[in-house]
Amino acid sequence: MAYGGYTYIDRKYRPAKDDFIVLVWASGTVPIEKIAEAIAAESSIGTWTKLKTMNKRVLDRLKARVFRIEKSSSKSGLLWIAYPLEHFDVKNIIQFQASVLGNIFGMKELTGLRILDITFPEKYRKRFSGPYGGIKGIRKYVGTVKSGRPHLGTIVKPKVGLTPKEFADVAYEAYMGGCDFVKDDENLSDQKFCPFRARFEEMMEVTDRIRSETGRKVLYAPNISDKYERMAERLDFIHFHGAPIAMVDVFVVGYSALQEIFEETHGKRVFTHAHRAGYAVESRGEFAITFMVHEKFYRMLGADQLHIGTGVGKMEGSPLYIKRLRDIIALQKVDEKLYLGSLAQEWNNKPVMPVASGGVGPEVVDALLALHGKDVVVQAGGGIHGHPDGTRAGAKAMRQAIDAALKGIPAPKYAKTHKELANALKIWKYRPPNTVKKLLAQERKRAKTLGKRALSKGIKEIEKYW
Ligand code: CAP
Ligand code: MG
Repeated sequence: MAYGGYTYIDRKYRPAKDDFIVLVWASGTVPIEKIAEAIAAESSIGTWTKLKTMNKRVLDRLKARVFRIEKSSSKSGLLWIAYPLEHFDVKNIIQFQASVLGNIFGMKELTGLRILDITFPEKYRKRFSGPYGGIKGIRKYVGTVKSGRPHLGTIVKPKVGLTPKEFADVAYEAYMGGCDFVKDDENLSDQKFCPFRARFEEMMEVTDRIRSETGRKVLYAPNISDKYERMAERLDFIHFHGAPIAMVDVFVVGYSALQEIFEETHGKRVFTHAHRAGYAVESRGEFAITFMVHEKFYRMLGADQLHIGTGVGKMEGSPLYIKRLRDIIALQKVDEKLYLGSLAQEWNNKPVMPVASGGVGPEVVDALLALHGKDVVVQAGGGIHGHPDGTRAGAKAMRQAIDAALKGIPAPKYAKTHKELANALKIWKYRPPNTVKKLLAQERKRAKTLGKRALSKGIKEIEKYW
C-alpha cells in the first residue's frame, strides 16, 4: 500500500532516542494503512508519485516511519509516527510546523486529522531557552516557596476601556484583597484610552505602594504582544523600569516572533506569562492540533506561566484533559496514557506554573484545587470584580476559598466565619469537588479498560476523558 511509490509503514521499527514521535488520530475515505502512508510521506520526504530524483540516502535517513497503528475502524485510528532528528532544521520551529503540521491537513482522502501529541527529543529541546524561572523562580519572587500555596491572580475587568488610573485603582484593590498577580487582558494593548506606558507607570506605583504598605512583593504582567519590534521595544522599556514579568498572547503572536521575544525575556531575566487566546481555533474540530502540542512548544521556548484552562470553568476541556495539560508543563516526566491519546515526555528544562483561568470564582475553587493541586495560579476576573462588595472583597473571598480548600473545609462551611466568601456564595452557587474527585479515581482505577473502550469507539469517546 505504498504511497507515491515508497512505503512508510514499518511496524518493526523501534524509534531512536533522537526521533520525534508524533501521535495522530486520522480518519478518511480509504483504509487506515493508506492514510498512514500518505500522512508520513507528505509530512516528510514524499509526494503523490514516484520521483526520478529520489535516492536511497534520502529514503533511509530522512523519511517518517509509521511504527504503530491502532485501528478504531478500517478507516480510522491512532498512528504513531517517528521522524528522524536529521529531518529538521533544529532551532527553526517554522520548518517543523511546515513539515509535521503542514500539507497533511489539506489531503482530500482525510475526513479527520488530529495531531494529538508530539514527543520532542532532548537534542531538539536543548536548542531553545526554556523557562527563565518557572514555578520555583516565580514562587521565589512572590515569597511562597515555603508555603507552596496556590497564587491568586486577576485580570483587570472590564477587559478594555478603563483609563490607566482607573485600571491601577482596580489593581490596588485586588492586591490589597490578597492577589499576588495582576495582568492585562488579552486584548488590552496600547489603545488610546489606556496607553501602554501610562498604564505601566501607574502600575509600577501601585506595586511599589503595596510593597511599602504590606511588605509583599506582587506581580503585574503588562501585555507586550504586538509585532516583534514593538514587543522588543516594550520589553526594553519595562525592563529598564525593573518589571519582573511580561505577558504575551503566545498563540496569536506565532512561533517565529515568540521564539525571539522569549530569548530576549530570558536574557533580560524577565518572567513571561503566556496567554493562549486563539488556540482553540484549531483544536476543537475534526482537523486539529491539540493544546498539548502547543504547550510543549511554549515550555521549550520559555513560558514561565501558561494558561491551561480549568476543567471546571467557562472554557472547554474536561477535567482529566486539563489535568494532563497541567502534568505536561508542571512535571519533569509524564508517562504515556493511551486512552488520553498522549505520549510520554521527559523534560530537562524548568517546570512551568500552570494558570487556571476562565469562569473561575470562589464557588469552584475546591474543585479547581482538587484537580490542579497547589502549584497553580488561580486566576479570576469576573469572579473577583463581580463580587457584590467590589474588587477587594472579591479578592478576599478568593483567598478565603483557597484557604478553605487547603484546610479541607468545604467553602460553604468556611463561609460561616468569612463574610466575603459568604457574600460571594450568595450569588455564585457552590460547586463541590465530587465530580472531579470521582473522575480522578476512575482514571486511576480503570486506565486499561478505559483505553480499550476509547479506542474501540473512536476519537469522540477518547475526548470524553479529555
Ligand atoms: C478570564 C479571561 C482569560 C481566560 C482565557 C477572559 O476572565 O481573562 O482571558 O481565562 O482562557 O478574558 O476570559 P474571567 P484560558 O475570569 O472573567 O472568566 O485561560 O482558558 O486560556
Ligand atoms: Mg482574558
